[in-house]
Amino acid sequence: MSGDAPAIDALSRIEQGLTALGDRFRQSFAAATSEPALRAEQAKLLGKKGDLTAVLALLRDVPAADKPRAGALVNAFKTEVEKEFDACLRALGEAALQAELTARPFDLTLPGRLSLGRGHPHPVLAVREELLAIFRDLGFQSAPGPEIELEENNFTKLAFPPDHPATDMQDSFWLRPSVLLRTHTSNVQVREMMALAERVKAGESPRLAIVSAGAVYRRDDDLTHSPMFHQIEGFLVDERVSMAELKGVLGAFAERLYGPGTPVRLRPSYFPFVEPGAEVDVGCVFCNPNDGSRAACRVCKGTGWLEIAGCGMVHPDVFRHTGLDPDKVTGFAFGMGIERIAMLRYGIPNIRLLFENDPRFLAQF
Ligand code: 2U9
Repeated sequence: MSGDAPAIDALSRIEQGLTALGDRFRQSFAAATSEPALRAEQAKLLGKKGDLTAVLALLRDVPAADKPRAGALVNAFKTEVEKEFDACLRALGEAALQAELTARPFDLTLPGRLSLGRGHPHPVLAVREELLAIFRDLGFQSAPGPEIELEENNFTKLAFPPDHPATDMQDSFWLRPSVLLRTHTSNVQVREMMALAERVKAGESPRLAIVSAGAVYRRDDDLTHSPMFHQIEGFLVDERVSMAELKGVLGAFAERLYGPGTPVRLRPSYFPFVEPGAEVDVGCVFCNPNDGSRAACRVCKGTGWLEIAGCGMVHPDVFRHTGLDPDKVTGFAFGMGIERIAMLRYGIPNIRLLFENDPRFLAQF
């Protein structure tokens, strides 16, 4: 026995080294306040020039018999470091989330900095409401209906001949065979007539006065036509209705829309679902026959008349197709494009302006 202190064997030194490292890394991991700081601490411990490498250097001096035990200690240590690292990383993540959730970076109740000013209805919507209100006052009830419609309700029952150009693939938006985007709001009247036919069978009298307004779709695109536009249609069914009542309703409508004394004239025209059919003109509201402004009027082109609608007496075939007896019931119908009314009123030269939603345009109404 020499006088030296008993040499501590390499295995024990490794054990002591790992214990000391263990205490230190637990503290430094816990003290890291961000993910990069935590990773830096991990590198200090496990990196090539890290603290663990110094301890591992002692492995060389461990006798063969103790090597498995030394290896197991080192592996257990590494597993411990990994577990601790993951736990600290998770804790940092949760703390960051908590901080984000509890922080109040801005006051949601403060008024915005960008002043948008006060909004108002779109001109198409404003005109639609105005037209609906006039017809409601005249005794028409407003009825809703679908924009996706069967060919049957959009064309067939309205007495369109099967080869009518409007039914062409190129002229309408077909979703699949026999289903399309409605090309007019007349599908609503078709549905209302079929419902009426049921009520008539149950003993009610055949009487109906409705208006329908909404979007319709056609493959049209130029200055005055858009693939989507809005129509309003009126429709009245009763016993012994004549064109006199039709003209009376249109006259009352024109006076409400354009002022007392506004004249209305009907010009013969053709629509498959009415007979006879006519175009509806109102006296031009932009010029005057007495002050010389008429000849130069760009809106009516000097004619003194503005075309605003189409109309007619419901075709007997339409009554037949919807289950009503054309010998017992009669009716009139009319339709107009809402954009056309708005464009005439505000002098809008291009229908597309109504759908581009440019605030500089819309702010003018
Ligand atoms: C049924 C029977 C008849 C509605 C009518 C018109 C004439 C008409 C156009 C005006 C401009 C469409 O928006 S526009 O392109 N409409 O000219 N509409 S008669 O007649 C009907 C409706 C439904 C069952």
